[in-house]
Amino acid sequence: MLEEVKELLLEVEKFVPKSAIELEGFRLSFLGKKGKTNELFAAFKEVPSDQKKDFGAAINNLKQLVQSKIKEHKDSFEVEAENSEIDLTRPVALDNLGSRHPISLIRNEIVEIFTRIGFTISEGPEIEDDWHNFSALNTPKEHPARDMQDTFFIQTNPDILLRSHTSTVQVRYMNDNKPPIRTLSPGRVYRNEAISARAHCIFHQVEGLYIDEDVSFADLKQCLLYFAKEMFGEKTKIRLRPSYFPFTEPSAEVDVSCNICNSKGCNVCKNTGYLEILGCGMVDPNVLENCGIDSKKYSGFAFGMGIERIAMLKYGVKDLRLFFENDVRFLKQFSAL
Ligand code: 2NM
Repeated sequence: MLEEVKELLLEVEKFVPKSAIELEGFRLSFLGKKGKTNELFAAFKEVPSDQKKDFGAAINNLKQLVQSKIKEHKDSFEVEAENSEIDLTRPVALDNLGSRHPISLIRNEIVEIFTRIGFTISEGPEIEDDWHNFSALNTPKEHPARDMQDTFFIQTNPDILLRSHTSTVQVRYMNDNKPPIRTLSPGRVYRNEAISARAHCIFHQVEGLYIDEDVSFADLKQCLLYFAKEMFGEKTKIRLRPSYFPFTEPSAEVDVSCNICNSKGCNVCKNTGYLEILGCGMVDPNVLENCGIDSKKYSGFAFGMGIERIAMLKYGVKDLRLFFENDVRFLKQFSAL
């Protein structure tokens, strides 16, 4: 019995707690209700009377040693806890914030430019139906212009598709709102294209729509000139070339003067002095009527651009795939805001 107490004494002497929790475990195992000291005191009854004195002294010795050990270490843990306490109200450090995606940066810039002249933002679903993506936009079934873009359809229901342009949002907007309308629809669109340096099956668009009484092609030109100057610099010129879209008549493609070579011709503009940035036109009266707008009273213009294309021109990015790969070595070159 006495040997057992001596072993425990040695154990206590050697004990060095690593944490407050470990120390509490130590306290319970010796001084707790079912702890070792209580066990020894219970065994004390059975000890022959001539050994009681030595045994009693040994248990008391053990108990005192345990208590002083606890006292010694408890203080050190309390001090440590005070020093290492985490202040959850402290403001976070602002380093390593990451950066905004270049597509978001350009989208935000485009949105800001148009909201300054009274456009509001509208959004809609990416999974659409035939009506909003095609039929309402003067592109009925069997219309050859449906082949201009390869659309992703749902196999079991060809009426449901992934929108191939954000004009779908503007169809919805015209249905829900009366003119005057000035709305801008940024968003993700889908086309079944082979992925290359210049094309991807997912990309981002901004489409604009302006409808009121007496809106003319001159209004469209001034609006786009304003945009080009804000986006590419005060000296920027624009050039319109006739084009075709089923939802606009007349339609045009818009180029901006190449500010890399001052329109003198370089490898970026392929010696033309101009870079194509968007498509536009006067909204076809059929589209207005399909969306519940009186085409005798109202006219309007619309335009659409690819955000990736604008970003490539502004940042000099040569391969569109970089925008989708999320390689941090590429992404961290853009600003945080
Ligand atoms: C383009 C080019 C020309 C366009 C048309 C419409 C709507 F809904 F009003 F009919 N929204 N966007 C449009 C017109 C888009 O993108 C190259």
